[in-house]
Amino acid sequence: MGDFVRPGHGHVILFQHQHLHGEHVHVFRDEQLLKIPLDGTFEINFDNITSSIVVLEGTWEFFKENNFVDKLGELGPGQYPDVTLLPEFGWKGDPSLPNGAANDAISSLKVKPCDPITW
Ligand SMILES: [Ca+2]
Repeated sequence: MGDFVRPGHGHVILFQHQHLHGEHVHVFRDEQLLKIPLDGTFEINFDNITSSIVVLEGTWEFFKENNFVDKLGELGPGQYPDVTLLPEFGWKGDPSLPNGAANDAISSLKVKPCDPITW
């Protein structure tokens, strides 16, 4: 038998404001655009909204554009109260150069595959 690549699974919560405040959405699978239809007349619009993140399960890739274009960075499980201060998103620690590009920027995200199991 060869490697069996398990599909990724995870759980991330995106928050409207810093410090895990404001409106939020739970995401369990790849979302190519954070406008999520719920029925014929209503949708969740979380495109270009996210300011803080909690990753509960999995390692996730975050992108500035829809369809997984222009990657910001990757985050594993943890609490991230301010996306503008994340080294993973390119912030270099110089307060005069805040990574403002990461704020209200996330438009798509995907969960990375689990480590392969070799039988
Ligand atoms: Ca965007």
